Amino acid sequence: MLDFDFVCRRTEPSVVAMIYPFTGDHKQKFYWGHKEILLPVYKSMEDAITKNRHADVLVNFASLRSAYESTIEAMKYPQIRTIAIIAEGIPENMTRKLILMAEEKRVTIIGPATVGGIKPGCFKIGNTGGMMDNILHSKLYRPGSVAYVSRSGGMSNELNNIISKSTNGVLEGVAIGGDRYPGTTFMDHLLRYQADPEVKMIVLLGEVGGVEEYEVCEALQNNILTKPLVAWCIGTCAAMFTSEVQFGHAGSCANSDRETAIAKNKALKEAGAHVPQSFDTLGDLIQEVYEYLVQNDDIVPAPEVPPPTVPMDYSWARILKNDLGIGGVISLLWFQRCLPPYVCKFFEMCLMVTADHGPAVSGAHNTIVCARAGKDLVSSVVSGLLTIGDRFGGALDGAAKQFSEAYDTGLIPMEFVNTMRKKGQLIMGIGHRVKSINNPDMRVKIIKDFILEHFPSKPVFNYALEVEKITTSKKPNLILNVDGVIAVAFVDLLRYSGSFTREEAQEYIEMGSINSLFVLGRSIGFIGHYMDQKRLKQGLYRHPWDDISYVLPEQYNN
Ligand code: Q5B
Repeated sequence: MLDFDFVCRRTEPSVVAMIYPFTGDHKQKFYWGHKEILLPVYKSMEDAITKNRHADVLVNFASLRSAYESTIEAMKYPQIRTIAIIAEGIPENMTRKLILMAEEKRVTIIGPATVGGIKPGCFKIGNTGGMMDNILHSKLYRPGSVAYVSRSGGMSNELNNIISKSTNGVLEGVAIGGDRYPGTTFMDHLLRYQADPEVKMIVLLGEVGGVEEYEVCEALQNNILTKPLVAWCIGTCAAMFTSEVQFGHAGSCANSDRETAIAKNKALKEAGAHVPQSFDTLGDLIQEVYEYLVQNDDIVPAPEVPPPTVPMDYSWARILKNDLGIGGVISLLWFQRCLPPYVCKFFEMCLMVTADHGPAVSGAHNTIVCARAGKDLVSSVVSGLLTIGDRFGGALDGAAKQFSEAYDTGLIPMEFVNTMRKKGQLIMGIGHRVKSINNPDMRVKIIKDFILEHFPSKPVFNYALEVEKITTSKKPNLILNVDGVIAVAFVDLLRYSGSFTREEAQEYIEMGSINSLFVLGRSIGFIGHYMDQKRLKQGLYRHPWDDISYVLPEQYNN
């Protein structure tokens, strides 16, 4: 919606606030053309409405289960004049109650089963009109002279396309929805179009089922609708079936001859509408009527002005332009934001150093055994990934929690080590089977050097180094291992890179997201081991007995 607003040259976004009842009040960041803006998100509808007194339209994206209640709630506020409901499957009795209440309160309801409507240069409801490429293709960024109303949201997009090709474009379009009882009717919109001097011609796309089109016929015959109207009812193919056909919409089934598309097309033609031979020639007929109006000077096409450029996806453009690589991709896909270059570089470095640590570690071993048992790539890699846990490669989450908690509660490093020992708990991120202060892990050194050089603030990392001094003084292999160093740096970047709030940082620590870098990095290595085994045509693996601790129950020992 915001991209659409921007490309229409609106000076301000049409969306002033959002309501999301499941979290507290907060702000969410969006792109507004080339800038970033914050939109408020309110937990309660009352706050959203009372704090935004000029908002008079509510686009209700609630599910079919909650759309009824939230629409009723919205109707309590007289400032809301229009409610577009985007929910398919609301029970018909509830829809009818909503319609009744809306009539009493003089609120316009669009939907419920619709994608909504669009007014180029002004406003679009939700995802009407599709993505930006479609908006540009159908020139929906500036007003034309043709207004349309259809039942189907999908077909309204087709109308945008047809109208943009055959005329100077759409002035306004509404899809009233496929329900048997839509919130607004064809006539509601046709009367608005009739009254709007900017509307020079009207397109109506009806469909099989219902008798609403006959009201249009009456309005044509009684000169209530006088503007040129091109009309077509889809679903004429229903006549080719031997039994009655229920099309995709709840309302699109003819319950009598009068409700068939063929009968309604005939009636519309007789009433004075321009009705094509078939849907295929709808565009040609629209063009014919349009050209007649241009010849008559009823429509004077305006010169085309190209729309302002909206980056199709600004974040991706930035990632590619600044060459932020796979680290940039991670920042967008995992954290939904552009993180600073040093963070992207850090991610990449972690992926590189964790990619492999030889064939003997648990995960690589499993992948190899699996590949040699004749399994495929995915099974073999998954079998390796499933070994990732506290002891092997999956200690990052635990380390992030333990070190950050200890640091936050003000425990000095010695107290932390002693407390953990008293509790009989291992410190996650400390210790290694083969690496030690005498045989340092070069991966850890590379990461430490990077953190020291590039991280603006690193208190949890510094704290972990102090802990390492104590643990290695007890046993030389109790180093801050590769899991540990990545984990504490991760906490520091979440907290101090300036890209996350403190609450967001804590949420990432608690949700178990920190193991991600090891999981992704080591997947690269496991794929390598799988290929290695296949290239070497290795046969079925059998583990040497002498390396297995296996004690048979006593009765089998003789
Ligand atoms: N002790 C890693 O154990 C290992 C202690 C400790 C306090 C500790 C162990 C551990 C925490 C989990 C962790 C990630 C199992 C490791 C990785 C990726 C990898 C792997 C690769 C790759 C090693 C001997 C004595 C005992 C213990 C004490 C040990 N750890 N005390 N905190 N954390 N760490 N995992 O050598 O008095 O003798 O009874 O679980 O961070 O997985 O390359 O192989 O890239 O693939 O078998 O680098 O440290 O030692 O368990 O026999 O313990 O040290 O209480 O004391 P070990 P253990 P005591 S990185």
